[in-house]
Amino acid sequence: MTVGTEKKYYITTPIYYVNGLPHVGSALTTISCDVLARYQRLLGNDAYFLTGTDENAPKVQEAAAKAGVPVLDFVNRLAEAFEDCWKKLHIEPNDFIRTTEPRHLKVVQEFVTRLKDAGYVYLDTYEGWYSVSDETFFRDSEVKEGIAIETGKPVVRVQEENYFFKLSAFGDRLLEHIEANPEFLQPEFRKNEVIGFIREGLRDMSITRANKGWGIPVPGDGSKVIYVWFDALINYLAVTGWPDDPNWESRWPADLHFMGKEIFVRFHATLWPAMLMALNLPLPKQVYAHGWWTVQGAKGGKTGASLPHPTRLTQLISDRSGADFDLAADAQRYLLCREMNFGLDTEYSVENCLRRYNTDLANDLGNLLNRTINMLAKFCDGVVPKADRHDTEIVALAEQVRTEFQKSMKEFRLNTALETAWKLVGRMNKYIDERAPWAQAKVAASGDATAANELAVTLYTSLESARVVGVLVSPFMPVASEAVLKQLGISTSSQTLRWKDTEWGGLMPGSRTADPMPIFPRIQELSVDDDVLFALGSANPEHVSTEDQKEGTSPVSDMTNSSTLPIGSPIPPPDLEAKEEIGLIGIEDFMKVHLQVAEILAAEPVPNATKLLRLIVQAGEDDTRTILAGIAEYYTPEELVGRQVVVVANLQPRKMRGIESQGMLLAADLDGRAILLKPDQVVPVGSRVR
Ligand code: ME8
Repeated sequence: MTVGTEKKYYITTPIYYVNGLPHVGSALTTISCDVLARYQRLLGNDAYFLTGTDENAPKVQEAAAKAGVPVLDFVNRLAEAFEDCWKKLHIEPNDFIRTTEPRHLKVVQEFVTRLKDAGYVYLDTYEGWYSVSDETFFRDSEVKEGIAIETGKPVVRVQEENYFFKLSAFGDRLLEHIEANPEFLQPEFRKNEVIGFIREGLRDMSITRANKGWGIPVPGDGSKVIYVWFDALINYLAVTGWPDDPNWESRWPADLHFMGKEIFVRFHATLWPAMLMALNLPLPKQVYAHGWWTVQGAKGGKTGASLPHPTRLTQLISDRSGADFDLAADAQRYLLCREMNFGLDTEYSVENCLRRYNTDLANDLGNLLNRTINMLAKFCDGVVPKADRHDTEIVALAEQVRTEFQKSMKEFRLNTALETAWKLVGRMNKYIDERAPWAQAKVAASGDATAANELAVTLYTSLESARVVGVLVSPFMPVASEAVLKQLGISTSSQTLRWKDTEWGGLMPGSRTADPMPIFPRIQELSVDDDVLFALGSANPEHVSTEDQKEGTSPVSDMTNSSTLPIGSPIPPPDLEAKEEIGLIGIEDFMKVHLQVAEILAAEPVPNATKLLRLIVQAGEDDTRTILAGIAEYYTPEELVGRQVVVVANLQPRKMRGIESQGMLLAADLDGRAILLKPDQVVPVGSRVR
């Protein structure tokens, strides 16, 4: 290897579909990777961090069409929205790849050509199930009543002549690799899912779709485009400059692919390694899957539509606490990493985050820093004292915290790493109470040298602990870390900090601290009602900025999301008295209401809601949506599935119980009872009702 081309620690996030705005799910993954990259730099390693956007998917094309925006404009705006959001959260990738870029297209086509040349790609007819929402092919056994069992999303039957990748040839080699590399798949318990999936038998996989004007054309056959997952995975290699850049191996193989659990087994732990094996390319060293944020009332899953938009939440934290936006952004980084139980699913709650902001940041960390600096100003004129000893108990604790912190970071348990750092914070707050420096100061003031020394021990130990914590949290809160250190009198950029700076004794006696100022002021108002939650929502069209609205990222433009319901009164009974006041409307007004025939594909009760059913309806060939309907008292889910109904298709989406509804069913009102309307003979779904 030549100088300057040493292997970098290369870490990646998934590339996100640009059919919706970022939310605290995609933010969690991206912040985690940014934290891990910064942590590697803290360790003195050269980290290379990649994120980006997945733009060639049919569902992206659909979203653009629904938003009425040319697809290229649409993806440009959304990619920008992602980049902008990450920037505001202090996420600093080394590269941001968009799969519509020529550099990506070139590498994907080269990759596929080489696979063909190597005999791993052949032409055949694919017949089976495809879910646009998941952008995934499913086997017959994986589908029940038009729904993919694994994801709950509707599937459509497709029959196409396609190119296939000989995935079946790699089962044994994959199992051998997994066995020989115990660190490869993480966390450990997910490895077993992968082994089970491979042992069931891998089948060759269709890797193209008919060209409908969007996607990367198959080299030499423009009638087809490359299946979006096949294209997307190659992004990780594309940024390295493979195959022409002589330095591509300074990045490849990736050290860590980091993602949510739903794209782990099939795609990152099976398909991608097999694709690489087929070209004799080295496999990524580690692939890690974290669990999902779930939202109360929603049944797990990729609940992006009901999760807050990350920077709207930052703004809320900033507004309610008075902290600078930049510090609130760091708080949010901390809160997401601390709240998530990495590996497992974790319930997401804005209120829990606000509460933790107060306990961990405003109280625990804030107290340690403020109390200590205030006392230093009062008792020692703000000059760090020199004691004749270190407090061995605290030095040992700090050492233990460093070791445990490193272990947690190595295992990607970011929440535990922070919890560990807060052991030192918690102990120090007690330590100060126990040692009562105010009392020590009184005795010292009477000329008692022993008391003066003990006061120096207390203050130095407290300040130095705050410094150690300030350095430890620098990957998580780069701006706040600098602010903490600055108050301790240390002017530094968090990027120049190194692991040795976490060793005890870095604070110089004789140095001066700055004026104490709360970095994270307390939040007074912790409650979060439905209106606030609605306003924070990533899929909330009413409260997005004008810029966002232009991006067409409301659920209206993302009908494939499992969102739903204008509920509240999903089927409003006709109000006869009000009719007079409303007056007559012209035909052009009536025609503004888009009524369509739809078929109910699935129905289930909404947890903790006695009146609501969550319906998945097919309202057109490529139009699947979720509708919450207040009909649970009148219809059982079983009697609804397969039934045709009439839906209001262009109703502004609304959120209820954390779910968004994208339409409303029509029903007659019989003494308050809802009687669903249906056409008097079966008609194609999507037929307009006028
Ligand atoms: O799957 N909780 O993109 P995507 C936690 N384009 N994390 C969540 C989450 C939740 N509720 N919802 C989403 C794709 N995420 C493909 C990837 S990679 C070659 C192609 C995060 O926009 C999590 O990291 O659907 C998940 O894996 C990712 O967003 C899915 O993003």
